[in-house]
Order: sequence, then structure tokens, then C-alpha cells
Amino acid sequence: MDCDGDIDFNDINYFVQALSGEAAWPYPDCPWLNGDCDGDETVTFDDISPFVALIGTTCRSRTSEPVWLGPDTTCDMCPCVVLCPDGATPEPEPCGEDMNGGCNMPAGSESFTPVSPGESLCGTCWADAGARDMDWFVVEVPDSGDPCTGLQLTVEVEAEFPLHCGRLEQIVPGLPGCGNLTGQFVDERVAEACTPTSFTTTSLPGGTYYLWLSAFAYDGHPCGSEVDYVITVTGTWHTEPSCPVPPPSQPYTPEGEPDCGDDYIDTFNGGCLSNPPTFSDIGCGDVAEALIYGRTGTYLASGFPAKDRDWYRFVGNGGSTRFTFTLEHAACAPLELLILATMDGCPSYWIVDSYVVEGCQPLCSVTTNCLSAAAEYWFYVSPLNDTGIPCGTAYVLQIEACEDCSCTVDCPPGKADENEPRVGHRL
Ligand SMILES: [Ca+2]
Ligand SMILES: [Ca+2]
Ligand SMILES: [Ca+2]
Ligand SMILES: [Ca+2]
Repeated sequence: MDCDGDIDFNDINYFVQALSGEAAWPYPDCPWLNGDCDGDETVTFDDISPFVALIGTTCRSRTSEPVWLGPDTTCDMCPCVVLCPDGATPEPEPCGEDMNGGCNMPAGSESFTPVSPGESLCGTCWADAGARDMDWFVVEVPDSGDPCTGLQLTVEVEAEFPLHCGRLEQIVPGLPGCGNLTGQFVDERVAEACTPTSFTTTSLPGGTYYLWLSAFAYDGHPCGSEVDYVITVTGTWHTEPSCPVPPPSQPYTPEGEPDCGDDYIDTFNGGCLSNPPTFSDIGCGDVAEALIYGRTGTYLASGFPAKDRDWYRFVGNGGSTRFTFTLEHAACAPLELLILATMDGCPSYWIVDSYVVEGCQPLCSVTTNCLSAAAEYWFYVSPLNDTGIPCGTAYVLQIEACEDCSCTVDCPPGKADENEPRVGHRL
């Protein structure tokens, strides 16, 4: 209130004068509205308690000494200071060096600063003369031993400069190496100076993950100025509901395909994606051939994510058909079920129905529309994505009913009655 930059007992008399109203305020060089301590744009008795609470405050400082900025200053003018919390780890890179440039460094010399869940790290990041420091962090997530349990990382950052940070997207989640990065962020934040920001990842399987932090600008923060930041990583285990799928109690048909694994080649029931095409057969109704106990999963093929795809052939009578089916599965991540139709095999088939089956959530007794006439229908089951489902994950596919139906509208091959086919879908 006396415009000396701090709030102490010297301000009390000024504050009492301010309560008499703006017209009676005798200090033209020091704003009457400084007495508005509760932020309601006026100075009234409401401000007394907030004013008392402010007594003793000064700017945050790097030492224990309070900082006074001098006459005619207010606490709004305090510089941004981010203090290193007790127990935090110092960044090993001194300001001005380049020791943790990660995947921006020459191949073979990539270097990252490790940070563990539960750890805070105090670093510096400069931006000067069109260049800036970039800090790369590596986080090792332990394997839970349970494919449905992963670690959700929460990353909190506060800096003395406008910052840009994020987690790098990987082609295969958790696989180490710069070659496995897509060049995009999965989680990304920008924040103003002295404004804390944070993000929380999805549930991550065991593996190696990368964080990145830099100044948003390329100028204005040389070493020795406002370059400090604090990054804190915490982890919380998260378990998807588990959903065991035991073999059916009534007579069934095992799929019979070997479990997938790295560099698996599906010559068993890879359908039109196998050369020559191969299918498993499936029946309909109350027979063992209509109840399949299968397995699927995701794996790496030459280092790239891949998935087991299972094609089941249903031989129709050439007319239109309406199916009722059930798909239960033990995967924590989504599966995909497509129904394809063909008159003459792989050269020309089309998708007549499609479903995404969420993790642990069965599709029970789903009845399709009347599907366009076909010599064969193919039920295609696979993971929706190329990662996240261990090979050997069980599912039960059952065609409970298949009734003849007739198209009520013109329904040439390639069109499903009541239901446009999904075109352009990549298997
Ligand atoms: Ca740094
Ligand atoms: Ca750096
Ligand atoms: Ca399979
Ligand atoms: Ca297969």
C-alpha cells in the first residue's frame, strides 16, 4: 500500500486510509486499488482478512533472504523463480553443455538423462541467439508380469521460462531406441514461465520411454538468467479388468493355429493375406463346428508391429444371410471383427459388416443386418491395433444362427442391405 515493494506493518495505516474510498486517497503515485486484496475490483472491509494474510510476503528468492525490488514496486513485479525441492536430483548437464540431446545427437552417441518414477530432477534449459538447449529423459517402466497391468506416468513440470515438453510417440510401445520413435508427441504441453503443467500417460507396459523438454522460444534466456526448471515423474499402477475365457463347456472346435511370436508367418488361416490363401472353416447353429476356441495376439515381424489375423470361412447357399454371433475374448485391448463376402474368392471380396470389440467386453448374440448375397462369408478376427495383446490370448467365436433373408432394396455384390459396406478399410 505504501508502494515499497513488500507488505509489512508499514502498510497498515495506508490500508485503513484506502478503506475511506478512492476519492479520499491522497497518494496519486501509488494506486488505491493495491488495497483490493480479494480481487473484487474495489477496496472494502472484505479486503481486511486477505490483507492481513499478505503481511510479511515478499518476492520468492533463490536464498532464504526476502527480496525487495525497491520503491514503487509491487508483488506483481516479482521475477519468476523456480526453487529446487529438497531431495531432487540435479541434471547432470551444466548450463551450456550438450550432454542429453537424446535422438538429436549423432547416431551412436545418443545420450539421455535417466529419471525414475518417484523422482524430481532440477535442470537448466537455455535459449539464446536463435538456439536452445533440449533435454531428453529416459524412463524405465518395470514389467508388471501381467499383460493387463501397466504403469501410468504423471509428469509435472515448472520452469522459469515458457516451456515445451512431452512424451515421444513410439512405433512399438516401450521398445528402446531412436529408430522406434515416430517423431510425434503422444503427450505434449506448453506453459508460461512459473506456471506448473502436467500430463498423465495411458497405462504403459514394461519398457523404455522418452520425455523431452525445451524452451518454447529460441531467445531471451541465456545461461545465468531464468533457466531453471523442475521435472517430477510419478507412477501409478493401473489394472484393466481381467477377463479369463476358458474353453467352452459344450462341444467346440479348437482353432488349431500355432501361437504367434516374433517373426511369425501365418500360413494357417491368414485368409487373402496369405499366399496361397488359407482359411479355417466355421459352421452355424448348435454344432461343434459353429463354436471356435481360438487364440490371437500381436508380435514383431522384422522389428515392426504385426498381428495374428484369423479368417473363418462360412459357405453359404449363394443367397443373402442374416447372422447371429457372439465373440468373447481375454484381451485387455480391443479386437476387430469383420464380416467379408465374396462370390469368387480372394480376387474380389467386400466388407459387409464390422465391429470393434473393446478390451474385456464381449459381443453377445449380435444379429447382423441382412447381408448381401454371397457364395462365402468370412469372419475375420484380429487385434484392432498392432500392439498390446500377448500371443496366445484366447477368444470364443460362435455363430449361433444364420437365416436366409432377402434384400428389400437393390442389393448387388458390394452392397449390404440396410447397411453400406465399409470401403477403404485396410486389413
Ligand atoms: Ca539442460
Ligand atoms: Ca540438454
Ligand atoms: Ca489365431
Ligand atoms: Ca491366424
